Amino acid sequence: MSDSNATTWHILGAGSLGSLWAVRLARAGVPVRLILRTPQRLAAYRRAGGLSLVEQGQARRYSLDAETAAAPAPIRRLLLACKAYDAEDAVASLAPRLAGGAEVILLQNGLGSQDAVAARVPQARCILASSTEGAFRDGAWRVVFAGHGHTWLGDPLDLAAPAWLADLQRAGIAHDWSLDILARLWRKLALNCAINPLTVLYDCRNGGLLQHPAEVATLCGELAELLRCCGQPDAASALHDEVQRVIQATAANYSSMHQDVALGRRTEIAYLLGHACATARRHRLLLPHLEALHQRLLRHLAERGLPRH
Ligand code: NAD
Ligand code: KPL
Repeated sequence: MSDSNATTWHILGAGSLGSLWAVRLARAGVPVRLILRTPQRLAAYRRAGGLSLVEQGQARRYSLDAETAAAPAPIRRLLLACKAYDAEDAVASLAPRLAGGAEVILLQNGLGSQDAVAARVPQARCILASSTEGAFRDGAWRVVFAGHGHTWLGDPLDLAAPAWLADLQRAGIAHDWSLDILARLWRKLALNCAINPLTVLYDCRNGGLLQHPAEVATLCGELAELLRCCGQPDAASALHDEVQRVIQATAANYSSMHQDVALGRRTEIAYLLGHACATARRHRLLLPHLEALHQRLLRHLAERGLPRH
């Protein structure tokens, strides 16, 4: 049962993470409304009878309320659960509905999309998130909860933790309020830049990078230089050690970027390696190996007909 006085969580994007959050919040009695892309998608969702979440091999269907961006009701709390490249347009479509003082929680990986979103909705408080949870879609309106993880949330402009973290607690969403969320996002970006592009170019699992130790080490050196240059010394500290640990621990997995390319899906390159290289150029910092990696990856994507941004 949901508490009728509680603030509704509007969740844009019934994809992997959006569905995972929506189902867990709704199960905990928190009011949730999905925002779907078009009236056709809304009709298809209603025909399907809701969202299915697969946990430990068992699928269960949840009939959550849903609407499109064109619905009239004001939005006080929005979870933006789309890809980084869709975030700015998605929030722009909801800007007229966002009440003054509304909160927007941004689940996007990488960096760059968060600033673009914040500029579109100056009336709202934007809360940044970085998550190690894993989920994927294995059918229409069906999401598999693949890996338990943790989500860090924070607001670089206001360090006060919001009271609604209690909703996440009730929903069993493992989280912490971070006083330095930008450091977390930069660190994750650096890990992704050191691992994901090489797995695409060598067409290998993460463990395949154990065959390329010098290349990984050189990239980590340049990424650490970049992090220090943009005021993130904590995110730079022992980066190479952590990259090696992640490669070992996830040796059997394909990186998310490898999976995207293998499935012919658009990648988030512009918010990962693209953002790193653009930031280096802005600081007039020469990072030749990172730049060469970016150019190789852009060529690789273009050859496969995938967007370069
Ligand atoms: P996804 O592609 O599974 O889901 C995104 C959904 O957003 C799609 O259903 C898409 O149709 C929808 N969408 C896009 N624009 C929309 C709009 N204007 N209106 C309504 N719906 C819209 O993506 P995901 O895997 O959930 O990833 C979301 C973000 O979370 C990404 O930045 C990703 O890197 C990050 N992330 C994902 C995982 C994971 O395991 N899936 C883990 C950590 C971080
Ligand atoms: O986050 C990752 C990804 O695949 O996107 C890891 C496993 C850390 C590899 O960079």
